[in-house]
Amino acid sequence: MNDLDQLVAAAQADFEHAATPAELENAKARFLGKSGRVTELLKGLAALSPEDKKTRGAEINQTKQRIEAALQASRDKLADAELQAQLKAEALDVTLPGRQRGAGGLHPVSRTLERIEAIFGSMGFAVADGPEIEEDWFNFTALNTPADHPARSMHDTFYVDTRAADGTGHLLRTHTSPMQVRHAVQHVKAHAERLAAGLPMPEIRVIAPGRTYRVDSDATHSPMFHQCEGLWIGENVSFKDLKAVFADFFRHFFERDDLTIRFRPSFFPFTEPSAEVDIAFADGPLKGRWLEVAGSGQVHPNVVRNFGLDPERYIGFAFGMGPDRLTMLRYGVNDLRLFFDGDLRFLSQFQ
Ligand code: 2U9
Repeated sequence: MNDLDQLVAAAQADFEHAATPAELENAKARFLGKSGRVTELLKGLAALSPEDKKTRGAEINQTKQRIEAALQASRDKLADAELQAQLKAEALDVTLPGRQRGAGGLHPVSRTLERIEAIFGSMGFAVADGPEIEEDWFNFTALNTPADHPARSMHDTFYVDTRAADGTGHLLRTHTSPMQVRHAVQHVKAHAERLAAGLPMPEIRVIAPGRTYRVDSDATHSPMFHQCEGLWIGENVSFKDLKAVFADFFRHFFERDDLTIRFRPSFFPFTEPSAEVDIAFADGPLKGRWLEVAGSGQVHPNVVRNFGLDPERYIGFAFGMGPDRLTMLRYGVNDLRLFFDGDLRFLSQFQ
């Protein structure tokens, strides 16, 4: 091996030792830089004869080309290693399972509302719908709730505008009864010809589930809460029918036969007489405790008259219950606010 071959071998060894591009560039400078070993050899040509200069010059140029080729090979090797390291660091595991879209579900109170609608539906009740921002007349006046009634005060009701005194103001409905008033008024209009001819009108049998609003907030009251009210009006509808409807409903709703119902006298402006409805289970964690689950009564003659019907001929009952409370009883939840905080850790337990 002559001196030039040795120089190529030395350069090759140095280049291969370089672990980083910076080290490689330093090694390059030692051979090909301004005062590198190849440059020094070229400078040495000056002292040779023209003949020797030619042969030695060609040999040195060849050497330089071999060193440059070795340099390029090492650069390629380092670049490749860098690429491999980067690919490894940024590797994607294509076998990982994809992110699933979270499966949604019904809110527990919505499940209760669906159950209520299905059970009353099976007893021939229609489901009414109506606005949450309601007119004073449908919410209060039509329901025999006079202008000086405490429920109409600003402390109890959220008003949207305050022209309540003349009966044309708007408010967030405080119960779902106005939907039944709308339903009943429509029903009477639809059968106006029969009524005018003194013919019997098909019965009104309807429930009104939905959101309601009152100025109230603690562990058992939320400013927004749900109600489901019911109305059954005909020529021969009595408290006996009301009791049968309740017995059927609560047995189905709680999926229990060991259930007793009792009525306690009460007062509501829109019913007379009125009664609170309590139920008790013969077994289970709530055994023997009377639970207040609904209010009810015979629809007040003034309310029947507001539908455009003759209270001497048409009579019936109405009731109201709280689906939020029914949901709490069914699932054993003791704080109403949990339903409306939007915490998925709580809500997803009902799916
Ligand atoms: C019309 C006429 C009368 C609905 C009725 C109650 C008794 C009642 C409460 C129970 C718990 C509401 O959810 S709650 O806070 N309701 O006690 N509601 S009678 O009476 C009506 C409804 C519509 C046209």
